Amino acid sequence: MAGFAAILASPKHPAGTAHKPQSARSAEAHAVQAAVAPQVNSSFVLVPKGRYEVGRRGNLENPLRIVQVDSFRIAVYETTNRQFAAFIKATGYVTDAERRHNAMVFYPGLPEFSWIRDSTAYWRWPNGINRGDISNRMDHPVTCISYRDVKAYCNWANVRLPTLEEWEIACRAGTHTDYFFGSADSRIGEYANIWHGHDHMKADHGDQYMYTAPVGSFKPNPWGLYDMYGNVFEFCIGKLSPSESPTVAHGRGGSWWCSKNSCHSFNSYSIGKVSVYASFSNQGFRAVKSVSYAAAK
Ligand SMILES: [Ca+2]
Repeated sequence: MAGFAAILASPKHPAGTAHKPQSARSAEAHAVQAAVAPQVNSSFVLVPKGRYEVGRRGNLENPLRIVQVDSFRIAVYETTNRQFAAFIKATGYVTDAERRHNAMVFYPGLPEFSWIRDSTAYWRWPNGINRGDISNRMDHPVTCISYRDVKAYCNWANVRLPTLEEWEIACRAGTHTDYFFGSADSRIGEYANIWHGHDHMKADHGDQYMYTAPVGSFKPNPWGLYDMYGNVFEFCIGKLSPSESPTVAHGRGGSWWCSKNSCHSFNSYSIGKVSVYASFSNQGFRAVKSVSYAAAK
């Protein structure tokens, strides 16, 4: 195994905490009402300023709690190769994977959580030069980009990443269960491009897509956001603790690589970790715009 795949590793349900019934939630949590359904505006959804429940009871990384956030707009879709190509064309920016030759790629036949460092891979060749470029995948999410690369894109596009909490608020869309469609993952295939194979030794085309899928190929969440689960992990701003290393970034929502037997991060509460210098072919992002609620009305 080359490199690490911490982004893929996320704890499964902590013992005794799975599928906690609504009645077990705190009185404070009950007091928080689902926000008014956000307004869809172009390709962004407005999430109003307010108090929201995030986290999961018993989860050490992401405990159940109430948070206050200002209004923000979050992109309906993950950022695509087409959008990233426009950034590169306009700026001539060179990504970390091109400079460091450290992109991590996957192909069927690798043991669980094994990825391969491929010096030829970067966003235009997200699984290495032998597995095709993006010319017929311009509406797929951009991958093989580092946290630093994403920050550069955001500066150019006048957007930013969501915070860990904003991402979860948008993903939950007012729901309190582990999935925005319920307490169990039995319907995940309707909403997410994931890996349906038992392991990663053989190719999996169970939902048509072994790697990324065009954004918006599956059902959206209740607020009209697509691919919040699966397709690609989405970078977020924020730390799990003040002492966390500055070289750690976080991604959420799971990816095409994630299966029910491995990773299982395609839910509303898991938080993945990855080096800020790393570029994986299952790591992408979704844009956010800050906005005052008054201005957004
Ligand atoms: Ca798939």
